[in-house]
Amino acid sequence: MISMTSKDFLELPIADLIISSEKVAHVQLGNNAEHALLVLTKTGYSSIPVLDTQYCLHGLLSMRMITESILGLDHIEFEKLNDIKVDDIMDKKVATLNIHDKFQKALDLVINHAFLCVLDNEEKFVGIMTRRVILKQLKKYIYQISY
Ligand code: 2BA
Repeated sequence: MISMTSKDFLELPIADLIISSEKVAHVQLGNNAEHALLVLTKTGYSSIPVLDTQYCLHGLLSMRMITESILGLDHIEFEKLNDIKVDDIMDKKVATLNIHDKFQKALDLVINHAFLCVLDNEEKFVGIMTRRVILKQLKKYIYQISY
């Protein structure tokens, strides 16, 4: 086996490690909170991207954001779900990578984010890079230099 230096490892392109957009559960801008709640519940993911019809990334949506938006003073106001738009409750600050970025940038960002949204040069959403995939790569590299 050809062993890799840590510099080679950190400079690996991320493109091959991405979960492509068609496999990523997402909600669309304009969807209501009830629909988003269904998607989050059915997929089991705690947070997913918010995209528009052109696959431009606008934010991230989590179960907590939905719950907070319907929290009344003494009860949860489920009847509000239909009227709340994901646009108004999503987090617009999203950690992103460019498809041409190297592994090191992903490693730096994934410390604070469970997944990173990946954009192409036209700023279109092309997929995500998850903490799981990054840790698997790191494990492979550590085993390779250890034995
Ligand atoms: P979480 O939903 O909090 O998931 C945390 C970890 O639990 C995931 O880590 C994965 O190992 C496992 N997990 C959760 N739901 C799963 C499912 N339906 N099928 C298989 N494994 C599941 P990662 O794989 O590193 O993902 C990190 C985060 O990336 C997830 O956090 C989720 O917010 C997002 N994510 C991952 N794959 C996604 C996809 N296909 N579509 C949308 N979001 C995704």
